[in-house]
Amino acid sequence: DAVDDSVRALMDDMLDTMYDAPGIGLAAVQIGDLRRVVVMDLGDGPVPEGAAPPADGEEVRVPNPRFFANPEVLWQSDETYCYEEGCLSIPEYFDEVERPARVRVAYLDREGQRVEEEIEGLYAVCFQHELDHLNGVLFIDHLSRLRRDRAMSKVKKTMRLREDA
Ligand code: GNR
Ligand code: NI
Repeated sequence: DAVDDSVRALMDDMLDTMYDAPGIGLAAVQIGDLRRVVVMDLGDGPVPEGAAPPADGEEVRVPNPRFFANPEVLWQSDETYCYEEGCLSIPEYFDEVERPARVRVAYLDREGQRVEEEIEGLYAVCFQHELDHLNGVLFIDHLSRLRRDRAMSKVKKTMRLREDA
């Protein structure tokens, strides 16, 4: 219900873990904390003042960390959007997931301010993916039985290979 220093410390720890992975989002449960906290960085933050212009062909990724406590979906569009998702908790498996294209969301930011906004695109995909984690749902739970079973076999194989290494 509130963002205190302990929640902010968790957010900072999660951000480190996410950048280290690397990933574009992380839910607290993925590092074993059951509080309803999410961090995300989809890039394209404000360009720092005095930054050098990018060289030709060079990719600029300006960090844009975002913090969410108690995220909720207030409304979702009937229109859907398909995106090839991956998850740090499901190594080396990617598949197309269909979700509402736009969602109206609410959360507390890093300062504990309540924010309400309508979002779309990758931001909406990631928000829904992370909120699912808080509710014990993984992206493979949105797939058909056949594809979920295929995902699980692949993940088990990856885990076996990692144990052998
Ligand atoms: O790093 C991640 N990439 C990603 C790509 C498509 C849809 C969702 C994600 S989130 C994922 C990190 C993760 O597992 N967060 O829970
Ligand atoms: Ni995930």
